[in-house]
Amino acid sequence: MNIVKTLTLAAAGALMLGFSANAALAKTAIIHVNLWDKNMSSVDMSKPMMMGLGMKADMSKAPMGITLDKAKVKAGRVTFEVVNTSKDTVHEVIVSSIASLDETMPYLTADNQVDEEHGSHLGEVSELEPGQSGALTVTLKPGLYLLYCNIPMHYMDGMWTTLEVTK
Ligand SMILES: [Cu+2]
Repeated sequence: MNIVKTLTLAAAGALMLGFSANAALAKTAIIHVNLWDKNMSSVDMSKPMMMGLGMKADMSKAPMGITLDKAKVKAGRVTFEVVNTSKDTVHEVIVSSIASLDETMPYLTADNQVDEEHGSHLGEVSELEPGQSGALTVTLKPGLYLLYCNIPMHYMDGMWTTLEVTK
């Protein structure tokens, strides 16, 4: 169901139940998420670049990444509006809470993927084709969050960023 329909139904439901429409249409902070890559034909996909969270890599060398239009947002409902701006590569974004910027994510070396089952997985926009967009709404508490792409190798090639949620 698309978000407009969802909001309309939520508002109608709230009115029938006697709540104010304001409560139903609780404010959502919008964060624009750009999933990007540079010339993928020059990227060696045979071995990971070891550019994950907490690895202190030079992120300016990352051949792909996730860029947010804001690094901080207030706690509450947050909608990530995600666009895959790659010309040729599928990307996705997963939202996880993390304890610190030095944290090392659980990793499945054989699969070259973050172990989603053992992290705190709050939601995702999975597998967007090049040029495709999607959205995810979550309610976030104050703290640190990691946004990453879990297409094999992409996380270790630098496809992640962090978000701070304030009180
Ligand atoms: Cu990716």
